Amino acid sequence: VEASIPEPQREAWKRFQAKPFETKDDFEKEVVRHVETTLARSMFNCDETAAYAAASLAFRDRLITEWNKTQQRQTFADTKRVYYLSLEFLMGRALDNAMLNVGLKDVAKDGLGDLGFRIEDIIEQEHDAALGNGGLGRLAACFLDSLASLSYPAWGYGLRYRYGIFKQEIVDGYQVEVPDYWLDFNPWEFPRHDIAVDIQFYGNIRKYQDDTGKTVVVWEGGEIVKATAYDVPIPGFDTPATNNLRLWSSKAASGEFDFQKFNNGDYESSVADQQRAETISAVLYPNDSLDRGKELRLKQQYFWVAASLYDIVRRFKKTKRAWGEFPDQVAIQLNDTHPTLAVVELQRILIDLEGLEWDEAWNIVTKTFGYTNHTVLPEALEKWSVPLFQNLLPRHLSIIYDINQTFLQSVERKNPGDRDLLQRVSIIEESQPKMVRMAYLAIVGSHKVNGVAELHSDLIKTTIFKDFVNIFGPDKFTNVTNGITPRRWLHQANPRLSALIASKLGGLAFLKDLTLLNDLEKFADDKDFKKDWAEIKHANKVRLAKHIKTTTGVTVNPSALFDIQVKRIHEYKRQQMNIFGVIHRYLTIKAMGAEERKKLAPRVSIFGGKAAPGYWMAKTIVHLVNSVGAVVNNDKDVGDLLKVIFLEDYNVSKAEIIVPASDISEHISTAGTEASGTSNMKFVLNGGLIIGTCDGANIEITREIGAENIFLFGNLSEDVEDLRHAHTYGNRDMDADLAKVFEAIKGNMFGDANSFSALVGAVENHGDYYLVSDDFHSYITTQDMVDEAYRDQDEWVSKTIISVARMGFFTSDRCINEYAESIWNIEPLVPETEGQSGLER
Ligand code: GPU
Repeated sequence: VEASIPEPQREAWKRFQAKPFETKDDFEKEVVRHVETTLARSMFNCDETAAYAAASLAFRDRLITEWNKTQQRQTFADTKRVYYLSLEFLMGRALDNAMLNVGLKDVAKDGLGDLGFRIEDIIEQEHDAALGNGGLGRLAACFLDSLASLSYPAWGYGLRYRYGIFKQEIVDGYQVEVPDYWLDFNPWEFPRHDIAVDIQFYGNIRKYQDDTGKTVVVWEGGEIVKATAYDVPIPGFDTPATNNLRLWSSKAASGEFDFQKFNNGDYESSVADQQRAETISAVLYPNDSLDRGKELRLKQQYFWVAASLYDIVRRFKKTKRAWGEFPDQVAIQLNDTHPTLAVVELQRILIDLEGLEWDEAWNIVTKTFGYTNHTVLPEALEKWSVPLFQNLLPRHLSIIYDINQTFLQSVERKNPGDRDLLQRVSIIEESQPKMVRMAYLAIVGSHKVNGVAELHSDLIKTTIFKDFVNIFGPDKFTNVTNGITPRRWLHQANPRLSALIASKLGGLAFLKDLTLLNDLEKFADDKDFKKDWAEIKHANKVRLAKHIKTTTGVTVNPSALFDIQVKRIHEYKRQQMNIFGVIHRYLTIKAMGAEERKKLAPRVSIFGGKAAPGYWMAKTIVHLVNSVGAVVNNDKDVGDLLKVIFLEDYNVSKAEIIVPASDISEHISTAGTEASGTSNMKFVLNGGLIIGTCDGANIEITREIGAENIFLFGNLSEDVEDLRHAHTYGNRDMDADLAKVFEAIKGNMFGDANSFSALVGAVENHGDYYLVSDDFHSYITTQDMVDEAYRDQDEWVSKTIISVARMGFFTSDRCINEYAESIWNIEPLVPETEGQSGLER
């Protein structure tokens, strides 16, 4: 339907075009207007929630005005766009970010002050948008920020979950999951009821020959679910460019059928249909780096992918170009294998609906897609059972078989007679039942495959995807080391540090060119600067100490060394090794005399992170940390020397408080298991040092900041296999210190030992897959070196300044530029007024 206003009437539109506020007065006017109209309240009943709502609506109006202009500019320029498909977007809060990115936080602060509110209290009202599990989802959010800030024409596509990642409560030391219903008030989304797509599931395929003798395939029957778009504006920093995150929500396709049932007295089943449809976008699966293979998850994937592709194809068709030009207009990035069905769906659209020949269609498909892998852990690699697939998506399964056949034929041609190879690389695993290997499908369907840190990208080439490197050649496989947005993770989370840096570098330009931080290095020995630097770290620790006090009741000394490990709880991330190390420290303190104790550096060991609800070992780790805390924190003998804290419900907004407050943070995965890690980058950028293994991006962080500024320990990834082999087939002596830790646990020092026997047993009796015993000695001696280094505060502060100065590489802006150049082949579309907010201030 043509909805464009005819030329003669456009004058009026131009005259009354919405104008975003710029001044304090105009901001206040907008807030009052929203309170008094949109919210139907007044100054006599405006609490902080209402003030938050009104301030957000004022900024939202501003963002959407720029959003409109950005979309018009892109359509007019007719440029290529990138579409980032991700099942997770871990956005956190939007208001603070919006205020900073458009450069109006000071205006808002004064305006809210005039109206009777403190801006910090207002920001605190917002519920996190927690549509993700961990690093993968947060990476997608950082990428959206960078894409907008660099003015790339880009959209995110995801699911609008009614429930994000669960809230974690700790009850008697155990994790309890509480649903996160975050949508009761969300001013950041725009429902687009006019943008709706019918999505088909189940049914049958029928083949017939048309008049010309060509075989036509139709997918018939089954059920239809409606996808409705919800748009979230993504503002860039220091640019009017405002991109779109489109999230799909599911509803029953039509009310009519239900209505009939209702009239027939079959009310229950009419409601059941409705609910079944809505279930698709109801909840985020809470597993991190684990494939569960549940039908509803596959339904989510297809629902989201089909709606997104319909939308992308519709936009392309409006340009009236030939299909061959599709890859010149569209790049689609697959964030892990979750959206891999998009490969099959685009092929289906082109051959079944648009009538292209197979080869022509497939050529378009492979030029369009890029695939990012985020793990080598076998349990995380997605596989779907063929029978399940056959039932839910019969047409897609038949296309997958065709893709596989064509692929295997080409492999066979180049490697005649190598049956083993064909079996190894087949997209269909010949197991019972047969399984579709999604990573293989993603590789075959894309023109580029990338890992997320150098070591990881090397590992995928030499292990899980080795055969594919031989088949496609090494150029198809590349690396884009992860990064983080310095806007949220420095400027927003640590405003005082950002301001101090700006005062030395002559403005905030470093937030858009992070390599400018280099110039900080000359202040690494500047006495006054170091004093300010240290004072800010202390203030951030005081703030975290307050948070710890109010949430756990435990008093911690802000002058103690803060040692932090916050991330999803996972055996491969080895929080168990950390807590064993804490127990070792506790036993050491207990065995010391009073004089010896005086020489010790006080330490606060802080843990945080969610365990997947079905991951029993991870839950046991949470329980052990809390149980150790309960003993240690109440031991008068120990006092300030050691405190053990578990911070409940770790999420993005809590990370903004936690990250700036660390002295040392732990990134201690078994070498070769953590693809990259991104919190390692956040902590260093905020003036904390790290203790870590030679894994993921730790290696590149070391290269950038210098080996003298990081505490590395443990075995290397190339030795892991042999060590595991030795555990299974050799005799080994348990590390003596670790044995004492196990004795303490078994002696019920932290409550009933039976509760923790699986954790101890995994190391002692079950092969110690994650090499805790191999790395423990190196870990605790390196922790002693941390203590030693921390005693020399002067030197420590210099190290942190130098490290920050050398972190420029890890901005997600660098990642996005690399993807744009080597994978997407897109250019920024820079608005005329970009960079006019005066970053040199
Ligand atoms: N990652 Br697979 C997740 O957060 N969830 C997943 O399901 C998978 C990977 C993480 C990696 O573990 C982490 O090392 C990496 O930094 C991050 O993705 C972003 O690439």
